[in-house]
Amino acid sequence: MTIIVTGGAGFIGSNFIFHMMKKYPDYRIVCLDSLTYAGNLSTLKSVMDKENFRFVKMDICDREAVYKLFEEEKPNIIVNFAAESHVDRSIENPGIFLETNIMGTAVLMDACRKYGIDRFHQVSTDEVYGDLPLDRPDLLFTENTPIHTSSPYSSSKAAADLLVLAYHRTFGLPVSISRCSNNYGPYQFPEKLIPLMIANALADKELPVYGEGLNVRDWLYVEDHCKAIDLILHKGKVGEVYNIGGHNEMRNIDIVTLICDALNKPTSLIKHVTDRKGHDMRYAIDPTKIHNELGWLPETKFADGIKLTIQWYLDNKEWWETIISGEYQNYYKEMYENR
Ligand code: NAD
Ligand code: TDX
Repeated sequence: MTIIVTGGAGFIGSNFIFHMMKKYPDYRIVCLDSLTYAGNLSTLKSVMDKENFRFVKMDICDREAVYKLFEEEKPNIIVNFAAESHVDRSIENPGIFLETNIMGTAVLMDACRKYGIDRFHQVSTDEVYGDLPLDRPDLLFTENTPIHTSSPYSSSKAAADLLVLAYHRTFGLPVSISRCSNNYGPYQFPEKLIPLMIANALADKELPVYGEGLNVRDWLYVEDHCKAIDLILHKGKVGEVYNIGGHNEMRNIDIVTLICDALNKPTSLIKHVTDRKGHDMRYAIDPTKIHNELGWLPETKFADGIKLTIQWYLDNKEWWETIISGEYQNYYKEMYENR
């Protein structure tokens, strides 16, 4: 069994590689990643020298290179994590999101058609459903909720999802799609809410909460997401979409307050800043389908997962301090100075 994991030097892809290599030591894992600002080779150092692992620096949009890799590796399964994944960056520069998230997905699926494949799995997001109102806690996203996107990021992910389903219907490509809620855990790039707040709080810097901080996200520990994808690959039905989420809705302001408390930092560090354009109010996943069909349930409670995550950032300062000391400084200035 050979699996190509695209975007495996990023947050969720790397955690997925660790999960798969531990659980299936006889599988060959090939990580394809172009190492954008969000990809970090040092994340993969614990698996780099393993015989059944190969890292290839490659852009999923590079058709010729992707075809060559398929010819060489003859993969059974592709799991596509590679994406531009940050909503704020998509508001600043939508173009690269369209290229990577839509065109890159098309190139990978064309390779699958050309060389044959058992499964192409697309890692998608709950953001394709748009958002839910705060005053209707009874409403949740199901797999039948209409696609209704807000940001260039979510629109590009939705376009990719439609293309994946079209390749299934038109060409019979054996695909599956998972749409997961917000992940947190080790190796998340510090531009996303939880690691950014941990890093800033540790440096006694301001904690920039967009607007009033009342927006709600449905948080899932990354390992639970990886286990769900593993299940879908092995037991999920071809042509199906599976929502993944753990009924763990929290307001941004409560997350940031909790991080302050855990690190023994004052909440006076919190600074309410100008809101994100088009900011989605609330995401909430109904995971009934994956639970009923595949028996998946989240295993890590938020109270435990956030402790593990904070401890990981405390124990692995070198990993994220290297990131935030480089180009990230310019990004941070552009995004947050005078906001
Ligand atoms: P990330 O930004 O941490 O990692 C993305 C990885 O993709 C990086 O290693 C980057 O180098 C690589 N990449 C980007 N463009 C590429 C290209 N053109 N060719 C090859 N590699 C490329 O993202 P993440 O948070 O790990 O998200 C992974 C996937 O999961 C994405 O598809 C995202 O839409 C989806 N997702 C994320 C979350 C979340 O909470 N983070 C939730 C649901 C779904
Ligand atoms: O500095 C900040 N202040 C703040 O208030 C940042 C970075 C974020 N926020 C808010 C915006 C969101 O309401 O926190 C919430 C979470 O923000 P992000 O971490 O940027 O995540 P989000 O926009 O919800 O998208 C994430 O979940 C779905 C991932 O980045 C996507 O890839 C995934 O598809």
